[in-house]
Amino acid sequence: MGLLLSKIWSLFGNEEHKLLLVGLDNAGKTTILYQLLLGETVHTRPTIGSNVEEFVWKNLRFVMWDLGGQQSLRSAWNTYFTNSEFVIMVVDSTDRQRLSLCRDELHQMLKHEELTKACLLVYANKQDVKGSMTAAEISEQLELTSIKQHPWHIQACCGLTGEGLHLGLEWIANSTSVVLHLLPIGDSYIIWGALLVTMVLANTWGCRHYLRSLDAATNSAAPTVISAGSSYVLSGVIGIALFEEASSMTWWVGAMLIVFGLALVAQPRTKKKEQ
Ligand SMILES: Nc1nc2c(ncn2[C@@H]2O[C@H](COP(=O)(O)OP(=O)(O)OP(=O)(O)O)[C@@H](O)[C@H]2O)c(=O)[nH]1
Ligand SMILES: [Mg+2]
Repeated sequence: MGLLLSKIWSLFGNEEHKLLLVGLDNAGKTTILYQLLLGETVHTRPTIGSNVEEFVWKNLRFVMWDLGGQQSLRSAWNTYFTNSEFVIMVVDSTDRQRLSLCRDELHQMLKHEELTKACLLVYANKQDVKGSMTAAEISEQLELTSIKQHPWHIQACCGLTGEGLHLGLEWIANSTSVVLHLLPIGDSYIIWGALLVTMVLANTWGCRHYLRSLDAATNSAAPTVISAGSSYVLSGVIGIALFEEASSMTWWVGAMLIVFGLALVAQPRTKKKEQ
């Protein structure tokens, strides 16, 4: 129930997703933060402590913490871990020498108990520099395939131009629903189903006396069916708008079943034999 309520709450855009931008100094974290926020390149200085910014993307509200990556600051990263849903590790793809350090920091960090449910996105940054390592190379060096407890994804990008950054966010957006949808069918279906049932009940049971008299007058269940059908169409439109479900197979199967059911109900009634 709490999950359901939190999902409903999230539909109104109030749920925040906490993201942590980590990585060694000079990796490009602050550049990426402001590229995502402003869509432009800003002049940065080494971050002492952290920067935090909030932005909305595809109806999702992100609070992004950009943590300073200098060695003396890394030991303080764990003070930011609470309630973090996503860790974004920014890697300088030109910095071959420190990639093993990067790997150690990453694996050490993911062991922390407050990050057990976190998803990991790795940005292979500075792809504009000639000779930079590819995402595949970095993935191998960071031993990402050995990470079994956390969903992870690596994305090649360029913080200066913004190229690739939104593809990473896309993965995050898809992962938020994985985090929230604990049931196989996803709780959006439960909310949607509840909405549909409520609307159909309100439209049919709530207006039953009126609809029955209309049914009797037309000698069919058409008025009731039209009433229930309009509820379905309306809840369908809401479902499409909120959950973008029209693209899923389940939605169309559900729609066909309901239309089929309604068509059966709408059969003309045969009068009972008079005794
Ligand atoms: N060529 C290139 N340079 C980049 C890119 N992204 C960031 N930089 C440069 O890398 C340098 C460091 O960037 P920052 O964003 O300050 O790095 P940081 O990870 O925040 O560093 P700390 O705050 O010290 O942890 C800056 O000179 C950026 O202009 C990129 O995609 N390509
Ligand atoms: Mg910085």
